Amino acid sequence: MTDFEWYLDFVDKNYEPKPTDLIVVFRITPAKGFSIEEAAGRVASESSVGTWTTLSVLPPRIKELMAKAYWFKDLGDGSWLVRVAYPIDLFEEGSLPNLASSVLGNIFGMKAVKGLRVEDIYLPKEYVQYFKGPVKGIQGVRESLKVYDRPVLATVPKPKVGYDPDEYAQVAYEFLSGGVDLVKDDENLASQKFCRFEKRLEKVMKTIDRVEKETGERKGWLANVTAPVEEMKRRIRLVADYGNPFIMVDFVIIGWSSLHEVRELAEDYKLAIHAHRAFHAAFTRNPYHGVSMFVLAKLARLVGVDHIHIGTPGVGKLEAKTRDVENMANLLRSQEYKPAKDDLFHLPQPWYGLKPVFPVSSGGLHPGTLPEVIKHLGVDLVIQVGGGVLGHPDGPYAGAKAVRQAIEAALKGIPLEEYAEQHKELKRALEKWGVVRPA
Ligand code: CAP
Ligand code: MG
Repeated sequence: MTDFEWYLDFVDKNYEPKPTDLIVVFRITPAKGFSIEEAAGRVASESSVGTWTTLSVLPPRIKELMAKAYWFKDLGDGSWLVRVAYPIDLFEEGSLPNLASSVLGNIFGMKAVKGLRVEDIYLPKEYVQYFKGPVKGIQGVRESLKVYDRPVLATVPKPKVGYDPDEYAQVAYEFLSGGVDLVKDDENLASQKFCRFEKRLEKVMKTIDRVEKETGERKGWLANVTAPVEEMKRRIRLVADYGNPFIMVDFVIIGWSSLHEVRELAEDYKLAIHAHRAFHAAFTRNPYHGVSMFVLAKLARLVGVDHIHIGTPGVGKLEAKTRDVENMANLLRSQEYKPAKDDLFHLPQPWYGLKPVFPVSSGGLHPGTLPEVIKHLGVDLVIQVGGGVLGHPDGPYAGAKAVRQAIEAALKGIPLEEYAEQHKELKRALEKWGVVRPA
């Protein structure tokens, strides 16, 4: 430290957080030559009111807005868990972009840290009260589909993109008729030349209408409206005009400001928001640097999505730790999230009445993996099976039936192989994939 620095003024190990403080749990790996206190002081300073040098003008009131690093835990691998308390007045009410600009902003680039990861953000009631949360929540989505006693099923008409609207609707007709509840656009399907949004909307809604009449089941379309903001708003209105109760956004790609906007429109049109998390792994995957998916899921519930992808419990094609996925499912569904006693990375989080959110498990799933998914994540879940339906040897209709049969077996506690003896579509799926865990 040099005499013009005041970073250690942002460290106070005797500080007792106020009930109104917002608290961030950071995983900090100090850079060479910096103590953890010097590194943490810089993080607390740069994310609240500080700068690199003492200032000739500093009204006393501003000292009230200083963040304080107050709790330190050495993890023994060069990194530390550090809790930083922020006076709530530091943040504009009801604006997630402002919170992100502070505690998810400059600090990741500071020379004083070799690694910096935001593991959790405790949101006090004084902050949460300015947000509305999900429009429909788990109960509202179940009412839209009339599906109450099992996971909700979605399928992406794979390959990810390329079908024209007629082909897309035909594939959707087959797996919706076979028992899938939702046809889901893939994250990179928007309004490309080969599948314009309006055309897909018209064809898919006609298909849903036909399947609902033929099966008596309610169906829906997770319509990916991800686009520049004004176009996104136009597409949301189009989906609402057709009476489809769902939209989908790649929420990390569109950003927090747009998500606020989408959520307002979803409330106006009584739509549920399916939040795909494409792009998250650019900064959630490294355990020493970036932001945890836990934080993204928490902030998405705060703003108000109804489904959000959280990964698979160790059985899918994308990297995820089972305990993390289970933690996120609890965070999304509970009224009061309580971390396990030995979990120092997360803080309790009451939700003050914000509706619960459907966790979505997806990525490399097929009938052989579904009992494991339900064992870890329960029934209040959206399960997306794309390749695992479209890749069934007897086609999408059989693929959908095989998924429903695997779910039935899991809920009845019957081993898949035994259930497959009386359910040929499941048998054929097991012949192709068994219980393989795709990588
Ligand atoms: C899955 C998926 C989803 C991933 C996203 C895909 O397809 O449609 O985008 O699940 O990952 O494009 O890979 P499959 P996550 O069912 O064919 O694997 O859910 O972890 O965010
Ligand atoms: Mg996808």
